Amino acid sequence: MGTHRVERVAAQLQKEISEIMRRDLKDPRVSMCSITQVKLSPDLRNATIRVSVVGEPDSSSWTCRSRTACASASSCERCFPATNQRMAELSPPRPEVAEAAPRIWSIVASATALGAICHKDADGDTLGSALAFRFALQPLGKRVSVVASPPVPQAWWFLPGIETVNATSLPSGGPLFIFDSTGPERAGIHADTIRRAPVVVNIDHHISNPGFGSVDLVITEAASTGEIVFDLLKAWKVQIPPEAAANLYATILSDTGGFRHDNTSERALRAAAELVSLGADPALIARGLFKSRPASTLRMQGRILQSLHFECGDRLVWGAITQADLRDTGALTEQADGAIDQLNTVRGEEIAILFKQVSPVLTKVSIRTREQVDAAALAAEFGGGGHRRASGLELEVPLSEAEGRVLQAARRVLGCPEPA
Ligand SMILES: [Mn+2]
Repeated sequence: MGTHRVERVAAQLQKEISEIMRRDLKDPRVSMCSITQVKLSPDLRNATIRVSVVGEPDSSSWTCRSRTACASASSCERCFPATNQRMAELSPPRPEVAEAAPRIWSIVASATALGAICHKDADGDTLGSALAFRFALQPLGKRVSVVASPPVPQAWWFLPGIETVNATSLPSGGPLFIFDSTGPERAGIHADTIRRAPVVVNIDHHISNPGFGSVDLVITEAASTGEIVFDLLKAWKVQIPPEAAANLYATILSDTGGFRHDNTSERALRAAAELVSLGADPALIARGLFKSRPASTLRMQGRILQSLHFECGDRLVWGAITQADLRDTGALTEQADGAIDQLNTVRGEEIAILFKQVSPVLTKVSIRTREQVDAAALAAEFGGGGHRRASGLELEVPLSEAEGRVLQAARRVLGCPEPA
């Protein structure tokens, strides 16, 4: 059965059921209920229908009972009020987040329009955090504009709600939330807006975050910024729709490298499990994250792997991608982002470095480390930042000069000699 047919039938089903709800369910409370997703099995025999209900738990569960009755051909799964009941089963938020939550809520409560800003070279954590924030607050009547310095890498286009990124501009004078960003400059084209804004809420988990907001919620033990957002939503006791859960799950899956990095904590795994219970689909998100790479990405990674350098008994592994490589393979610079994780698979490696030639005078550098080496400290030598195990930096110099400088520092950290 073609996917187009499945999509067409799903769209038709959504239309029909919405119609029935409007026509046959006269209770005014039903107007608060909307169908957010219809997912059909390929053979069209089963449908999963997601419903978003805004209102008190009482009216919501009433609405859901009616919904189940009206959609005779389908099962009403994961009706939204269930999250209310499930809320009690969720583990409590971190005490630090619970403590900061009322102050941050007062900022949300006093505004109808808010800005949610992602860092430039947007990744799954910054986008997922901002989108989840939007999905959770929208039913409460808050307009949340999610913005990210373009381009938003295609790798993240599978996130629910991604089409709303940059669809609306930031509210002037409204409070700005910034996610997963070590400083205003990380916001790219929105950096000055943040510097001038009267109220900035800085939510992040980077060890190098100096605290630049009017309110700073920086929890370095969190596996992802999304994990902090999840805690915040729990502390606020707001309902977490499936779309928000999916985005938050994606932040944890991506920032732990698929539950492989050493930030994969008990808390992160529990949060991931709870997000699945709230409607995140792990297989679907894993497919978007790990099984949707364009062929050009593999061709480009082939180029990188072909010209890898192994130094110091494989303790230092590094490679580079040039503009010529990108042209030849048809890949974009952003597609090189995942390649560093390939370099970080060598036995005995302690530092992996990938150099990306962005232009003749701009080079981006990604660093991954193991053992004693602190990736954030290494990047900080060049004005960059990040985590103990993963960091990045930019140098406004040609590729060869960036290689020379950063490799020299890496060899020094490892106590390795300069190659002859
Ligand atoms: Mn992050």
